[in-house]
Amino acid sequence: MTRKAKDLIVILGDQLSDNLSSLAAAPDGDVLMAELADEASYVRHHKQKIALVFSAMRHFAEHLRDQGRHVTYLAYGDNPQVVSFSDAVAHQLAAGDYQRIFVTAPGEYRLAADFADWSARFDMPVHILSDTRFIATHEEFDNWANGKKQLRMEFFYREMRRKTGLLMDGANGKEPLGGQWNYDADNRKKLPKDHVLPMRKRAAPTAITQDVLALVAQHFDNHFGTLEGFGWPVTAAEANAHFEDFLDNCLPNFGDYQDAMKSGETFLYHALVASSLNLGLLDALDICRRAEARYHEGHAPLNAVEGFIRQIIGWREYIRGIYWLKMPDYAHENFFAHKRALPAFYYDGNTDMACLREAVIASRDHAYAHHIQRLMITGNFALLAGLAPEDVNRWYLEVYADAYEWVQLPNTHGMALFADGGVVASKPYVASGAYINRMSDYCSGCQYKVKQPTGDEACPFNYLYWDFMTRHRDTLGGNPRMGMVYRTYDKMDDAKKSAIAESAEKFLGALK
Ligand code: DLZ
Ligand code: SF4
Repeated sequence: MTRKAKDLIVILGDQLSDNLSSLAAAPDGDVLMAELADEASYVRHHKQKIALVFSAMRHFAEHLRDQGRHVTYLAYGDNPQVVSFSDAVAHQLAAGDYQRIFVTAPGEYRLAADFADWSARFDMPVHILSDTRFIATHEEFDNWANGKKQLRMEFFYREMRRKTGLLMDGANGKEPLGGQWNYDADNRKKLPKDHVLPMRKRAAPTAITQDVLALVAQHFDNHFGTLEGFGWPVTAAEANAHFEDFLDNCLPNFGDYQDAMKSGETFLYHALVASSLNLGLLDALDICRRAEARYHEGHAPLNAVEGFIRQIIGWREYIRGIYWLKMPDYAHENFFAHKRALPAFYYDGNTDMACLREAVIASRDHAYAHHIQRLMITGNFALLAGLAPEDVNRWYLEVYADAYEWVQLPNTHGMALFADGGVVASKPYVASGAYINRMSDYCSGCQYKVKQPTGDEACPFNYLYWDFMTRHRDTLGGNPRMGMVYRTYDKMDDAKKSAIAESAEKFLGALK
């Protein structure tokens, strides 16, 4: 009697969801998961990021076995010749009798390109299924983008509100709740001086996590970051418990203080859901519905709930759409032709600029920094100082536990660096020290003087801001949103203009 050939389901490290399309398509299929040298080192990921992915993968494999699935799990180092997904599949096909391969479409272009010839390579049908964990399909995004001069998040976000019905009102559910689509203007408060922040839930390492932490310490010691503070959720149950804690203790203040920064405080009122969402431990629509319920129960204000939901069904979905619409060329864009190498302090935090030091140290200790630290501190500096987008991209992809190229690249290239020339943003997101001083307490503990425009003691953001504007007048001068900026510059006297140029030249010349 011949044994019936089976289906093989390949599950990637960021596909750890019960409702995965590949699992649904092959209910009796065997599962293959693999800790791979290629994935762990195609950039030098933060140690906590590797630990998080490996631990969450191991827990998910156990979970699938508990449900009766047959799972082959290749642990890191067990099969040194298996370094890529293709190697892992070849290894598994040699070990069993398989008829078809199922895989949910990978999140990254480089893997999609690699998987595209699997059918020919392995000589069997390969079903690459859409990733249904996202709210918008690629087709929906492409239809929305088609023929539009500008692809602004705000308008896509409104489509997603209509599609999901989240925070909708009116006779046909067609109007935004509260009469406004976006309450961002209410979400820019500085933290009051003596404000007491809630303690955040951090996961105690499970036995599986402890094994993985030891493995990462042994094999990835030369990667950025510490392992000591590891507290990321590694299972869906943990991620949901952490999210419930956020809803109870943080959501009501999340909106007001969304853009605030405070020395020594990494998490503030942020949801900390990105690492779990991007692994598949949380479901995007589910967490939005749970946040929405808190508004209807009178537990959280609209500006907080709308701000949260916008990040998930607006920004996250929009960014993914841009990635797949624009790749592969998007990765190489460099609108300003910036080429300065990343200064060493992005890795060692060794700088007198307190704001940058805080952001790098948070990144080192937690593989996390919140969106304003990423956009307006490390990103702002990278753009003003003319750092090479390729280096900056690699850094963001390496250092954050939640970073995968599909989400990191358009955020860095589009939002932080304007390297795409205005696909994502209508103007560069840059600011002088005044903005950082308004939103944080960093400047009072900094060696530089935030109110001083030029000279050795002046906050570097001040003169770098104006120097950036003058260097790029030919490309930015025609942008109507920049008119005010150039009018202000033109009113400065010549002595001030030369002091800006001199301070910037001296600072950038010494940057290593
Ligand atoms: C990020 C990552 C890492 C560090 N390691 C693995 C791994 O060993 N095995 C695996 O299946 N996936 C890993 N991942 C996640 C993949 O790189 C991820 O699936 C792609 O980045 C696609 O978004
Ligand atoms: Fe940052 Fe300038 Fe403030 Fe120092 S003074 S913390 S460099 S913004």
